[in-house]
Amino acid sequence: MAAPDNIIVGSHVWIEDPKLAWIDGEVTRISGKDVHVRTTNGKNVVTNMSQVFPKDTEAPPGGVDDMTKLSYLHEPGVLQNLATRYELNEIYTYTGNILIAVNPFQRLPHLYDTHMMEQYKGAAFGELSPHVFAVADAAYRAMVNEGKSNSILVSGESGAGKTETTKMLMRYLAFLGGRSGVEGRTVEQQVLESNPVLEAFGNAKTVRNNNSSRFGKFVEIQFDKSGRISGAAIRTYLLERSRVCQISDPERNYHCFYLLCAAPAEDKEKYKLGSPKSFHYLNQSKCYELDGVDDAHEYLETRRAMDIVGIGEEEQEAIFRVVAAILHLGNIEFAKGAEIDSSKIKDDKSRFHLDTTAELLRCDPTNLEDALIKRVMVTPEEIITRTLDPENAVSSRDALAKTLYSRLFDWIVEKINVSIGQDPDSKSIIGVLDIYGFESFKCNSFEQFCINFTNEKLQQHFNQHVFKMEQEEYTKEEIDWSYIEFVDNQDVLDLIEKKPGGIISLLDEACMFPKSTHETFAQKLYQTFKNNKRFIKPKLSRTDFTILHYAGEVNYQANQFLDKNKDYVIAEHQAVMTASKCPFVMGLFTPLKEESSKSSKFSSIGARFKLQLQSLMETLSVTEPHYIRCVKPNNVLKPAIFENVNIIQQLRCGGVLEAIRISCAGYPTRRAFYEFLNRFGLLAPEILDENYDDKVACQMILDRKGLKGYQIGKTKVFLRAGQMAELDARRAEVLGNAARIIQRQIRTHI
Ligand code: AD9
Ligand code: MG
Repeated sequence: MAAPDNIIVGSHVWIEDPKLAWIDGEVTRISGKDVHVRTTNGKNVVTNMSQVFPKDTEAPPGGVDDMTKLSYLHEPGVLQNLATRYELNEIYTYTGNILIAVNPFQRLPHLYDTHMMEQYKGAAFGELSPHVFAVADAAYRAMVNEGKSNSILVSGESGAGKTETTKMLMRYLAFLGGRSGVEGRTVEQQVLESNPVLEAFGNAKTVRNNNSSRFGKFVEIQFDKSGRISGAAIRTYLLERSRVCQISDPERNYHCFYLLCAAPAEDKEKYKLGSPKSFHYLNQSKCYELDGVDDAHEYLETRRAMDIVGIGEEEQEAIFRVVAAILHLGNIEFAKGAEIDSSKIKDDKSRFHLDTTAELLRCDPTNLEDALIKRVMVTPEEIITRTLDPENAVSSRDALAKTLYSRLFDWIVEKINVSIGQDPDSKSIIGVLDIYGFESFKCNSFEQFCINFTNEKLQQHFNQHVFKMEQEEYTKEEIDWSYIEFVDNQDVLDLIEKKPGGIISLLDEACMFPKSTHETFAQKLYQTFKNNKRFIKPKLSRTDFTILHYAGEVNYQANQFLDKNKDYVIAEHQAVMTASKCPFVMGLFTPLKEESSKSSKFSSIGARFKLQLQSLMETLSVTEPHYIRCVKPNNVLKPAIFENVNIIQQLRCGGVLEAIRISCAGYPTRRAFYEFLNRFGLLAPEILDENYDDKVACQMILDRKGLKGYQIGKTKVFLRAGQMAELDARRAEVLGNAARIIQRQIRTHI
C-alpha cells in the first residue's frame, strides 16, 4: 500500500497516529519528502511522504458494502469504512467474498428474523446487504448446484462474536434445509439445540467474554440429494480443563455448575447442593451471577435442550450427579497425616463431602479416599504403597475432577452425535468452524501454544485459498500477472509440528523421559532451533521461548508444558471409577476399544491435538471454503465503541488486509464470457448481432466502453477493482432509458 505521488498542498490525507491508528487532515506544505499536515484534531504534524495516504473526500456517506469498491484501498480507508458503517449499525462488510462482522454488543433482532431469512433465500451473493445469511446461502447454493461440500470458517479473537455468528449460520441452514411442517424432534432442531447444551458445559465467563467457549468446535451438517438436512456430526477440540478447579476473579467456572446450584429445590436436595459460594471450585472468584442471565431459568432450558437432542431423563440425572460430585470433591480438604509425607481427610466437613462425592458417583468412600491420598507402585519384587502429602493429595483430587469433567463433556458430545445420527449416504456437507482465534497474553502456556498452532494451520489454509487459488486461476487463464509474494507460514508450521524434530515431537520425547524438567526441555529447544528464523531464545530467560507467528511474536513460558501435555488418568482413580455401581460413571472411564488396543501406552495432548487438526484440515481441503472474520470493536464489551488500534490489529491477524492487498493488486472481478455478455451485451447490442466469438465480443464491448487495464483470459474476463461498478452504472443507464421508452410507448398506446 505505497502512498501515491499525487499528494499536493490542500490534499485531504490520512496519517498515522499513535492513539487513533489513523487521523485525517489537510496538507499545508510540502518540502522535499516532508509533508506538513494539519490534522482534524488540531495538530500540525510533519511526516514522510511515504507515510501519507490520500483520503477519499467523495466516499459515500454511509460507506461501501464491499471494501473492493473503495476508490482508495488502504488501511485507513478500510478502517474508516468499517467505522462509518458500524455507527449506522451496519455491522457486516464484504472484502470480496470474505465477510467482516463487527460485534454490535447489542441485540439487533430485525437483522436475524424470519423475514430477513426469506429475503436472503436464493438471492445472488452481493445483491443484498452483506450478511451471515448471504454467506450461508452461497454455501448452500454451491452445495446444491455443484454437489460439492462447503465450509464456513469463522474466526476472531475471544468475544468477537464467532459463536453467535455460528449459531446464526446454523439457524439459516436449518431454515433452508429443514422439513417444513414436520412436528417433533427433527434433525435440524436437534442440531440447533446442541448449541445450548454444549454452551452450558463448555462455556464460561472470562474477562474477555461473559459467554466464552472454552473449546473449539466443527459442526458438519450433512445433506441428502434434495438438499435436506439428513444428519450432523460435531467435533470438539481442546476443552480447557484447568478451569474446573482453578478460576480467578472476575471469571467463572463452567456455566453448568451455577445452573445446577439454581435448580429447583428437589434437585438441589438430591445432590446436597447449596449456594455456589459454599464450593471451593466456585468461590475462588467473587463472581457468581451474570448480568441478564437467570441461572434457574437456564437450568430448565438446558434440560429442555437435552431432551430435544436425545439425552434421556436418566442420563440427565447421571450427568448432573457427576457435576454435583465434582463440586463436593473440590470441597474435600486434607491435613497432614501421622506419618511423614502422608495426609488424611481434614475434618468432619471434608468427610461429609467425601461421602457425598462417593454417594453421587456410586463408589466406595474408603476406596475413593485411598485413591485420593495413596499411590500403589508395583515393582518386580513387591508392591509398595506410597502416601501423598496434603499438597499432592490436593493435586490428586483436582486431577480427578478435571478428568471427570472432560470425560463428561466428551460423553455429551458423543451422545449428541449418536442421537442426531450420521447420514452414511450424504455426499455433501456444510461444515461450520468456530474455533479460538490467535492469542498473545502476558503469560502464554501450552494452551496458547496449541491455539496459535491451530491458527497457523488455518492461516495457511486461508493463504492457500485466497492467494494460491488466485494465482492458479491467472495461470490457468494464461493471463499476464506479475506474481505478488505472500508470506508463507510453512516454516512456523515445520517448527511446531515437524516429525521428528518439531516442538511437539521434542515435547513428547521430554514427557517420556522420566528425568526431564521444563529446564531440560527448554534447553533442548534452544539447542535445536538456534538458527531457526521463527524461534528466539529471550536473553534473560532460561525457560521461556518466543515464536514468530504470522500474526506476531508470542513469548511462551515452558514451565507447565510437560505436565499439561501428559494425558493419562491416575491408575487408582481409574480403578475406583470403573468399580462404580453407576453404569454411567463406569462408562466414562471405560476406554474405547481402539484406545485400549493401541500398543503404546503413552499418549500426549499435543500429539493427539495435532492429529485432530490434521483430520480437520483434510476435511476442509475437500470443501469450498467461505470465510467470516469477526472483529471485537472494544474490550469493554459495550455497543457503539470503536477502538481503531485494536481493530487494525485484528484485521492484520486475520489476514484481511493482506487479502485486500493481493486481491486489489490483481483482478478482483472475473466473469465467464457468456456471463459477461448476458449482463453487458445490452451496452452494445450491435456487437451481439454480429455473431462474433464470445471472447472477441467481450473484448469489443470493453474497448468500446473505453475500459483500460482489464485482461481477457481463456474463458473469463478479468476486471480491475472498480471496473465492474463502472460497467454496472452504464448498464443501469441503458436500462433506465429503455424503461422510460417503454413507459412512453405504453402511455401513447393508451
Ligand atoms: V470466545 O472465543 O468463545 O470467548 P466468541 O465466540 O467469538 O468468543 P461470542 O459469539 O460468544 O464471542 O460473542 C460475545 C458476545 O458478543 C455475545 O455473548 C453477545 O453478547 C455479543 N454478540 C456477538 N455477536 C453478536 C450479534 N451478531 N448480535 C448481537 C452479539 N450481539
Ligand atoms: Mg465462542
